Amino acid sequence: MTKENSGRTRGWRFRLAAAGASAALVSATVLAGAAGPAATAASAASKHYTFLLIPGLTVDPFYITMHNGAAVEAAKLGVTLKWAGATTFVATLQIPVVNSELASKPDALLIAPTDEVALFKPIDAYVKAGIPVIAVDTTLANTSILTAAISSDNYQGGEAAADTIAKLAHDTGQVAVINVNKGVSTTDLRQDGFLFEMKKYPNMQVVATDYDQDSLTTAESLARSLILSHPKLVGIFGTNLYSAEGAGKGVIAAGDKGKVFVSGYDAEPAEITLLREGVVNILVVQNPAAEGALAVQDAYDAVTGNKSMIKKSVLLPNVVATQANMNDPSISKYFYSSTLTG
Ligand code: T6T
Repeated sequence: MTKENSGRTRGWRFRLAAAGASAALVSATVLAGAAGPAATAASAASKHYTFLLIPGLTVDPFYITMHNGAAVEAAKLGVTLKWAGATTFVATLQIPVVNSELASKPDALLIAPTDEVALFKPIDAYVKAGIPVIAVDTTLANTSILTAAISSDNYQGGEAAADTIAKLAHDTGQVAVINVNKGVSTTDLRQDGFLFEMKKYPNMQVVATDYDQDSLTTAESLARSLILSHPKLVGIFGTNLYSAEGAGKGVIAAGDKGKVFVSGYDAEPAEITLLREGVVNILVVQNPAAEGALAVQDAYDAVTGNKSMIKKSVLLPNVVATQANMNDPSISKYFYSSTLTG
């Protein structure tokens, strides 16, 4: 089946299923469609395309898993997928990569902007050069220049994190958030969802929202000092992979396993170990492979003149992993890989 046929006749739910994602997981949060002129199949087939994927950082299993999903889809479509980025999640290091890669003139840019404002100009340079841009995972504050934006339901993930801690702590006690940086669209929303949900528990107080700059060691020391300075602390929400792993390690170091509960995000191997050990009590797991595959499909539609197939904004649902369900293959198949493939 050609890409054009699969998209046109069955829609994006089918496209995700074809990309290896469970169709049952696809949420109905499709906000708008975009329209554009149709190109001839002949001209699309005759050109070889190169898509550039710039992740938030190249060494994070979340983005590695996204890459692997994108690479499978790119191979199906006969597209070359290029991968470039910084090794830390910070706009000052991502921007030079975005700026310098423009010279290679990719046919499309797939990018996780590390700051929703600071990346606007560097990304707009691609758009001004006629290169379609798909935001994948994180996005920009001003999405008008984007062909599409694909992410997870970040707000819902934050709510689920709050409910888990509240339940384990019998709706009583103090909680804190360890977040990444202000201005990151995904983790800001997760924190918002957590803070909103916590308001439903009158006997619980949020005593801190701290930032670790995506550093595992900073997250761990933040967790340790939160525990020291707040004896009534019953829970920490780590809003992403390094924040959650650091929170778990801080709880271990303080000897507070089972007293301070941890809601975490993502599913790289060290987090899975912490979940198995009962240090982390819930992981909100995303589907980065499907995000990457969908981004490649959108980019392909954009460059082959099938813009009407593209949904401008897509949110994929999360999977919640706990100690009780983590060995179930329907859950564990979403755990992330640390190995780049494809
Ligand atoms: O949680 C993911 C991603 O969704 C977020 O935008 C940044 O952090 C991660 O990459 C995990 O480290």
